[in-house]
Amino acid sequence: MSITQDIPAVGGPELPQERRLVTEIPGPASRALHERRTAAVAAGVGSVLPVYVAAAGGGVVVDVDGNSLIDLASGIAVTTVGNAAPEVVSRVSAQVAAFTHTCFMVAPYDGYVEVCERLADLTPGEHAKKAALFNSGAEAVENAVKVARVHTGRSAVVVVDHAYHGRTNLTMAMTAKNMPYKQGFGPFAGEVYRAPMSYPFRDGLDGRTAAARTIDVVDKQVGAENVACLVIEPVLGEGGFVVPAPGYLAALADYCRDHGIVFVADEIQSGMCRTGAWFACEHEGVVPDLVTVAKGVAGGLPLAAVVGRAEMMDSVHAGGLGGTYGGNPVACAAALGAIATMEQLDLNARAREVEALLTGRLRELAATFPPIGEVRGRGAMIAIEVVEPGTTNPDAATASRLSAGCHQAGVLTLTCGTYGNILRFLPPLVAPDALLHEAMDVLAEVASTVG
Ligand code: PLZ
Repeated sequence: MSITQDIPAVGGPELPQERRLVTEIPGPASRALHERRTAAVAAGVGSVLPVYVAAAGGGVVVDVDGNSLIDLASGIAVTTVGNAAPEVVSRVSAQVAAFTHTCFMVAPYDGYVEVCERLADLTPGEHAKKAALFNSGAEAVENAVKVARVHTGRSAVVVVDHAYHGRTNLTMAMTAKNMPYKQGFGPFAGEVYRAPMSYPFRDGLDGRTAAARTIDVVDKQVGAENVACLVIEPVLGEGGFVVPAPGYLAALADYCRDHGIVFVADEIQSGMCRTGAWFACEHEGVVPDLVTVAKGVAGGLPLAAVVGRAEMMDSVHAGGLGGTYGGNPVACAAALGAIATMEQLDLNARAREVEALLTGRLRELAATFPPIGEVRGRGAMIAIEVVEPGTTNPDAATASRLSAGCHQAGVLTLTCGTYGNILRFLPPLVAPDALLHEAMDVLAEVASTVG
């Protein structure tokens, strides 16, 4: 019997929710595809684990060799509702059959309007809000800066250490880490200033003190009156799943309000149920002026948004915001399906359950595996920071050995952090507990061979 008979053509939650290895990782079919890819795809485009995907759903990814891997990546925090989620599939199918594109700037349609309405409801704050839709997270960040600059008549953009905001020219300047995101790609956009970030594991500062340190840099090196916006991830994503000390974000938001600076929460990774709330700012009681949304919002289709105070969003002249594909009707249908799924399955509650499960298991592991310096995160955005035992010195080699060991055993994990020493866990929120426990069993087993 050929293995290919076991390879499903359809994904979604009906896929067997199991870890099943039938070949080495990657298997022969993936290796063959990888050879073709190497000849055809630019070398600058990487892949964490070159198993080529046949189908995915729930908490698993099935590859072209028939291996079923436990998904702790969600395509980098995108498939929050799971791959091929039924409500996404049905709405996308209906939309594709009706029409695929007219361009909202040419002839509009209701899906775009409804996505903007829903995002205005779901983002923090009771004030009047409006939204504009784009294709990628980076594009949303760029447009938030455009809105803030027009609204304030100022040009400076403040970002923090370890920030990640994208790979376009402006967002590269806003992103902190050089390799691989910036190396050789300059010159970068001007008027971007970097201030220190609250990083409790490394700086030991309470929120108020950490905020005072950030604000001091803005005051002394930029001048509040020159700042259009402060852009910050409420929980750092690529920068290491850093949760700032309590009160840090609120103190920055107060400072922004007092000085007419637009406070932009980049919730591209942390938003849409990922942390156990619609937006991570809610955990700190912070109401941003503008919120950038992407990733999880559309169940895997490319859609992004800037949502915020109506008077700020409306400060841009007619025609000043847009793009050919922004708010494409198929992506909007996917977003409405994803949001409906989040509500129907109460995925905020589920993210909190995942937090309890993962942090419980990881703290147990940390007790016997000294390289774990800290277990942290919110909801289903959980990480371990891997260090030389008893210090805060980053140990990227051990983190990547742990991650590689998980891959070999059929668990798809990702690393992150400025020092590459953080292992992060961001499963789809529809992954069953049994799979998450099995993934943690695998990690513990790998740790026992790595330590
Ligand atoms: N802001 C907070 O997390 C994307 C990038 C992976 P795009 N993060 C994953 C990589 O190596 O390219 C991200 C984010 C935050 C902005 C972005 C950018 O979103 O949709 O990738 O442009």
